[in-house]
Amino acid sequence: MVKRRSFLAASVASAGLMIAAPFWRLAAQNDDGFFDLEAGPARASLLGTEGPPTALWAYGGSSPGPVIRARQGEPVQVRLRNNLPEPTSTHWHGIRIANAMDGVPGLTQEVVPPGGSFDYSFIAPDAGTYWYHSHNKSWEQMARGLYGPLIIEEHDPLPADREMLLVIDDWRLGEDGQVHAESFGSLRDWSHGGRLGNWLTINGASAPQLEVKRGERLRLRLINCANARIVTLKLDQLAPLVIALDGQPLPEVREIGFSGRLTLAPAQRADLLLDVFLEPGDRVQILEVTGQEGVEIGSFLCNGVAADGMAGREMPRLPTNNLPRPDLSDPLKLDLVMEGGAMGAMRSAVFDGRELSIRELVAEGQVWALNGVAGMTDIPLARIQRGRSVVLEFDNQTAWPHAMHIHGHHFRVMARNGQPVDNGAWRDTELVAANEKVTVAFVADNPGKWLIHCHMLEHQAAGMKTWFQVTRQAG
Ligand SMILES: [Cu+2]
Repeated sequence: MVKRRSFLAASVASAGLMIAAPFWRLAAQNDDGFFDLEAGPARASLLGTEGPPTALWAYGGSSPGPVIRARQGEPVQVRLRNNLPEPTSTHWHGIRIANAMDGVPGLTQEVVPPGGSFDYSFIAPDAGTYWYHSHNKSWEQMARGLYGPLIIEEHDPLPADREMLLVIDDWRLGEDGQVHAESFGSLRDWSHGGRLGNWLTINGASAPQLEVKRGERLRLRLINCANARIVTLKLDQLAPLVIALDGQPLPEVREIGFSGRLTLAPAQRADLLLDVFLEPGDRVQILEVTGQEGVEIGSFLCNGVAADGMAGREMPRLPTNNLPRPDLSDPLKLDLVMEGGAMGAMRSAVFDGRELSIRELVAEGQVWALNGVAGMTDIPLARIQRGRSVVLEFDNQTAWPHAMHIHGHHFRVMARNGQPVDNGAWRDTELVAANEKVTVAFVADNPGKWLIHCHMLEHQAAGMKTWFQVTRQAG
């Protein structure tokens, strides 16, 4: 394994090398209007100049995969072609999508076999920063690189000089610089914090130097694509404003301040507005500060002055998407008790219809449960009439944080440990700390079968998932 020390040394060594972020490729579009998205083996220079290329699984030959961009409300058509040695599927994370296009094998579609293809065709109702990723054996397929950005453009673009994508991943590489395959399925990872890596990248590059100009106004789109790492960034000396979370604009822009930190759990996104007031020649680190010591994962280098840049002008406001507000007067109340994992108190749970002891569960690779059930069931957690408002409490009785994701819907966080916190943000993935209760609310307005699961992918695989069904009758 690459040790943390060598990771640090490599980061420092590469900091002066002017490693540019890879050029962003837009997905190629066929004559029939479909974006072509091939999932298959690829190679990438994750280690930069520090080591050999790394063999990956990737969309369109690179990780992150090509950018898919579409206009809000217009059709998105993508032809997934599977050139992998195993079945796959693609999920469009955060899109309030038609159920048949959600990409969940066994729930919304069959897996796409090697050599097979699947046509995804959907309307993206909300503008914002989204992403696509494998949803079959995602704990392995995503760790090997199968994800990419999905950008839905506002009808009127936000006034900014440039847009910059920062797609963050946390790879676990062996001493040979290759994806550490021996630890796939490690029960230790599955029962603890998930597969944490030892090599952080931005846009598939090690410590990239992102070039900016004084006077520019930048829109940054950040996506945490890691399997399990909660990333906390310190954007030193930059003072960006948070304008959207999980794709959805905030009602009020939020300062993170000059020493402020921004936490992104796995699958979460943030849109930031950054006015560059650096002097030419200034270099500012992007630090990941979850550990005791900050680690530089990239930097901004000011390499000139923008003529007529927008920095300092009046702050623009993103138009809000049209999400239905939950009616809290008589909602359907659902509780989701989260149990299991290392240092947990779970003694047994139902798996495949049978009550199993913790020892038997471990033998099945199932160590987490929701409401006493590990993994999927034939019967949903709830059948909900379309249009019904739902108040759902995540009750985390484990010793670990979990990034809980609801498919097909965005929700408001109403309370933490019973204390009201609604700040107007809409999320599709929310971090629930150890022993915390988080209450969320949403309108179940999207018919179909939808997953709720932890986006620490090892937790999902080891039992922390369930589903609900929204029936077609109006509520
Ligand atoms: Cu989890």
